[in-house]
Amino acid sequence: MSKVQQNSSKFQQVSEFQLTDCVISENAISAYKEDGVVCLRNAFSQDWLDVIEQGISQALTGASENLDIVKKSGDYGRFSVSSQAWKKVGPFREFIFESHIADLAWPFLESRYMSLFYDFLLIKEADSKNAATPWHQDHSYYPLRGTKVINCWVALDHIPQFTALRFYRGSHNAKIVYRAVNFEDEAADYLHVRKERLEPPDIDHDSNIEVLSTEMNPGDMLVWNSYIFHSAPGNTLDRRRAAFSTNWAGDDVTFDEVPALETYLDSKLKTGDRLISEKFPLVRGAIPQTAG
Ligand SMILES: O=C(O)CCC(=O)C(=O)O
Repeated sequence: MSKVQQNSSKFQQVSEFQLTDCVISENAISAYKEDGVVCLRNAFSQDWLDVIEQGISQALTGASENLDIVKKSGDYGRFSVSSQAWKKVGPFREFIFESHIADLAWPFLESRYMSLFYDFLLIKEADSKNAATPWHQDHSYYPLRGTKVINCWVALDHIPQFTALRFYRGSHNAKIVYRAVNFEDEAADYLHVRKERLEPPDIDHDSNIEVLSTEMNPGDMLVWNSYIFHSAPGNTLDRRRAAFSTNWAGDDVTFDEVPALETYLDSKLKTGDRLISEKFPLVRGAIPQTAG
């Protein structure tokens, strides 16, 4: 795996690594730990992207546990997100369990075991320019304790930098979970808001914050920690801008019985349980026999 040349832009570049033989280098792990995000170039071939495409229509027509389709006023196109569809959508299952995605995710968690948390499909249709994603931490939506949760986000289309994700470099390191943001109306409270948490910082107006971003090609994959703040603009392209992500949990993660979206809940789990169940299957490693 070799480090790819950085190019210039108004943002700093996400550290990027060219994948060879699906091996994750020490440099990639170090960059992930320091910055909270890395980009793995050419992580998936067109054949695997085709498998994901086969799953998309099923996910958007009822197979998803949590499907949200938003059309912002002034936009022609819609913004759809679908999650936890893998149980019903065969091609998503095939990608998750038969591709090398788990092998790529696993080294970043540095864990004795890893479970699948959920899959997430995200499509910003042509002209969904107002469907911006506000700054948020994925972890603020999760009924989880622990820090070893990663998002492996595979680009399905070319994503130029002006419509690409942005990351607040290193913001995962403070290990503070801020208040969840309402994606549809930032001024309103999120459905399961936890008021005891701090409001997110004003990232756009803090010139001391380093923001990372990168253009992506189909098959490139971002890996980020669930505590990192990230955001994205709407889609001003005249075509779709889509991604499919899988989210994985490691061995310091336990379930917390607090209100959350159905996607993240499992009624069979109690506070303090490991995040391993039929819904969140063990995919790598083994559960230790002794406590902890
Ligand atoms: O691509 C986007 O607009 C946002 C993606 C994101 O925040 C996520 O997948 O968690």
